Amino acid sequence: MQVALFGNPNTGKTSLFNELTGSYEYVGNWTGVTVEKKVGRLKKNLGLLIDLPGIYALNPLSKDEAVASNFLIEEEFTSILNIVDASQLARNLHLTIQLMEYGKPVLIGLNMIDVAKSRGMKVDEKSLSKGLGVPVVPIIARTGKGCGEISERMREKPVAPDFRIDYGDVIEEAATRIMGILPDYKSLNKRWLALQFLEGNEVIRSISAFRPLKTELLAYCTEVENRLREKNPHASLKQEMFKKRQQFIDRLIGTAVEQTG
Ligand code: GDP
Ligand code: K
Ligand code: MG
Repeated sequence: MQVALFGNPNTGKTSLFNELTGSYEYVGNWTGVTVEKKVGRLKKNLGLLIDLPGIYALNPLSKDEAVASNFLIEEEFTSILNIVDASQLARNLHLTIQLMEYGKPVLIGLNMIDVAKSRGMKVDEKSLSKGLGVPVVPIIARTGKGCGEISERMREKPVAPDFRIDYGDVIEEAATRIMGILPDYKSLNKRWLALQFLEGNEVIRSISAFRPLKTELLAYCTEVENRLREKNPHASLKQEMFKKRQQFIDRLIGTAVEQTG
């Protein structure tokens, strides 16, 4: 089993990595510590854990995001462990959604539950799990609390999420069309490829197998964007997709998080 560890910067990835592998990688309260991916051996001979740089999205605006996107299209692995900061759910779940669209099994480590609690937030992991369709395990990576359960859940047969956000008529039609045009590539999920292409992920747009189609597809993306602008002159594909994710996240947080005090 090879598990890829994804999460936003400074969410406790390295802390969790150390807990699950018994390593002593440097933990620091700043971003950008993990620049290249690191590999460790999971306890109890479960397999390998690959720690990737912290990112907010897959669309590569930075070197770290390009590392993550390249990993997703080039490397072999079994499942994704996504660490999510419970006190910053609204921001963190954008990456989660893109990882779930990828189509491989996802397990969520809901970290920083102590921080969320101290800010008066009650996060119901069962609602989160139900809304996303993947297991969610509350943890405190700094102390190791809940990390044993992460190991337990990793022993279960991983199940790929059946997850889909409705991006609205214009984008859905475009995604379907691009899925029909793109050739198979390393058995990657076509909808994920199409959505990333639409959103402007340069790593995906530059896949060499897509090169003969790139000009046509880019022209098509412009056409789709123009269609979005008929309703809103300032719309862009990237913004529109962000907005749809945000709406989904807001609804989910509405059911899963209770703010007290
Ligand atoms: P990374 O940047 O995602 O690799 O995160 P790190 O593991 O380096 O952790 C960032 C900071 O958050 C460090 O100061 C950790 O000690 C702290 N941290 C990690 N997990 C938790 C947690 O569950 N609760 C609290 N309060 N702090 C944590
Ligand atoms: K850090
Ligand atoms: Mg780190």
